[in-house]
Amino acid sequence: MTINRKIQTLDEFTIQQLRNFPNATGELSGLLRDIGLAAKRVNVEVNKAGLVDILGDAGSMNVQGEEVKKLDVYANDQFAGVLRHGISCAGIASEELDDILVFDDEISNNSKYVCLLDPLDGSSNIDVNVAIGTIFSVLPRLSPKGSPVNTADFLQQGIKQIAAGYVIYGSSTLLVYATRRGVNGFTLDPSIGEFTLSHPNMQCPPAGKIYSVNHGNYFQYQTGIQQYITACQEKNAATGGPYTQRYIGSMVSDIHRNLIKGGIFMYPAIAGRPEGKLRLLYECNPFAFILEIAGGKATNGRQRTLEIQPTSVHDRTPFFIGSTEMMEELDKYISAG
Ligand code: AHM
Repeated sequence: MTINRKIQTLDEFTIQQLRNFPNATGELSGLLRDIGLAAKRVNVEVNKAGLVDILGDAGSMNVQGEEVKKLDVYANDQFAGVLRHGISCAGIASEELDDILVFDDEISNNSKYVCLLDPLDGSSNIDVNVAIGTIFSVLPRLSPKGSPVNTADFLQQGIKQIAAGYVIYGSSTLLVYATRRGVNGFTLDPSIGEFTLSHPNMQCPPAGKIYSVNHGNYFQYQTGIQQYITACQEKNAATGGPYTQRYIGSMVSDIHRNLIKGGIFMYPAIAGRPEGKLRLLYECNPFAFILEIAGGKATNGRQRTLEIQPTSVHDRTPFFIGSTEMMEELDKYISAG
């Protein structure tokens, strides 16, 4: 068997990045390694979801009032477990938990970071074998070291993120993470059980031809957004329209595709839900950070997502994200609508 010396694992990559910063403590590398480990464990269960009795409702509702699937619970436990036992994370906020989870022990009280997670996003797709994902965000602690973290450590604007990323459990399993230095993607190589660098320095094309939105909600959207959607469907020499509509209903997959191919993803306000469906801290901020680092844009239709001040860990927000030129076009319709 020949060994491919060119492959670079997630651990090798993060350690190499660390070497560029002589004063770095390695805590972020450790945290990313922990997330990679939990993702591998979740991946194993996702892959056999159709085979074992882990599939199905856990019979409870999460704090958002949504049905919790067993795999959501499993994923939450895995991420919480590895982060609690690592040295880098002082506590987590998770879409699956009512309150923040503070790791109140001597090591964690001195850890630099807190982590915000959607352990298994798009879980309604599990039953039908559609790609689902994990989304994570890393913030620096605000409270002094030596003490347990508190809610204020988690209620920071997205611009404060140190890193953010996602894992797709799809036709292959991919972990993508961003720091201010760039966005890089790692595909899980099942033969060695390691995430290996497959998508270095990811860039979102400035223009694209894909728009992703739930058309079933069309009549609930504000006029400007309806008009933008109509424009996406029209022949337009300037924009290259008509665009192609693609909507999986699993934002990790939808935004990942648009990041690679160029496109726009929208989850606007709908009737009875002026803040939309998606969670600011677990879903929107991490993707906004990743896309901005990759050259794209993300807003709530009025304001840059990364500048929204959260008021609670479970805040929701309308969300528009994608290629810069498409986002600028959308802005014009929203302003005029
Ligand atoms: P979930 O938290 O129940 O998994 O829902 C989040 C998902 C996103 O991944 C996706 O973009 C969105 O819900 C789809 O919602 P809808 O079915 O309303 O279009």
